[in-house]
Amino acid sequence: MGGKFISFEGPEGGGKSTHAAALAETLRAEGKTVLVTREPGGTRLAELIRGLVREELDDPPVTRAEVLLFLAARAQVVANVIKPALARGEWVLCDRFSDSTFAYQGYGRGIDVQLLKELNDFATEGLVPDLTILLDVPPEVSRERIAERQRATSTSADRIEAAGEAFHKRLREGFLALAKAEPERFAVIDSSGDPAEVDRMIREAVRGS
Ligand code: Z5A
Repeated sequence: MGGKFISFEGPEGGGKSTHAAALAETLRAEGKTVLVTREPGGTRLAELIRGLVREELDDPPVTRAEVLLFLAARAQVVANVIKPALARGEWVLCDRFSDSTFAYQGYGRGIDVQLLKELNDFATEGLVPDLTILLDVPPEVSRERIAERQRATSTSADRIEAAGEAFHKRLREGFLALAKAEPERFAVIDSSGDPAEVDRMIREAVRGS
C-alpha cells in the first residue's frame, strides 16, 4: 500500500518540527519508509529561498513577491522531492505546506485567499495533503517558546516572527478557519500541553485518516 502525504501546520513554536520527527520515528518503527521535509526548503533552491524570505533586507519583499517566493520554493520541492517520494510509495511528512501561505499571506497579510489557492494549485500541480495536522497554540505560548529558543540560541526574531500581535492573532484564526472549512482533511490538536500527549493525539489522527 502507498504512503500518505501529511503536512504539519500552525503558528510558530507550535511544535511542528518536534512532533513531525516523533511521528516519523513511530512510522519507521512500523517498517514504513518516511521522508521528512520542510517548507520553505527541502531542495537546494528552496533552502536558498528560505534564507531570502527570513533575512533582514534593506528592501524586504513586498507581499506579492513574498507569495511568489514561497510558491517557487513549493513548486521545486513538490516536483523534485514530494511527488517522487509518493510515487515510490513512501510516507511524506512536511513541516508547513500550502495552508501556511493561506494563513500567513492570506489571513495575515491580507491577500485574497481564493487567488492564493489558484496560484498555489499551479505551484503544486494540485497536490493536496491526505492529512493536515494543525498544531494549535495560543499566541502567548507561541511567543514564550520562541523567546525561549532565542535565549537558548542567542538569536533574535526574524522578519516574520517580528510581525505584530494583531498579525499573529489573524494567523491563528486563519488556520482555524481553514480547518473548519475542510474538517475531513484537518486534525486540530491543542499543542500547548504535554508533548507525549500531543504525540499520542497525532498518532491517533494518522490511524484514523
Ligand atoms: N511561511 C509563510 O509565511 N508562508 C508560507 O507559505 C510558508 C512559510 C511555507 C518558516 O519558518 C516561516 O515562513 C514561518 C512561516 C513562514 N514564519 N515564521 N516565523 P519556520 O518553519 O522555520 O518557522 P516556524 O514554523 O515558526 O518553526 P518553529 O518556530 O521552529 O516552530 P515549530 O517547528 O512549530 O516548533 P518546534 O521547533 O518543534 O518547537 C518549538 C519549541 O517548543 C521547542 O523548544 C520545543 O521543544 C518546544 N515544544 C514543542 N512542542 C511542545 C509541547 N507540546 N509542549 C512544550 N514544548 C513544546
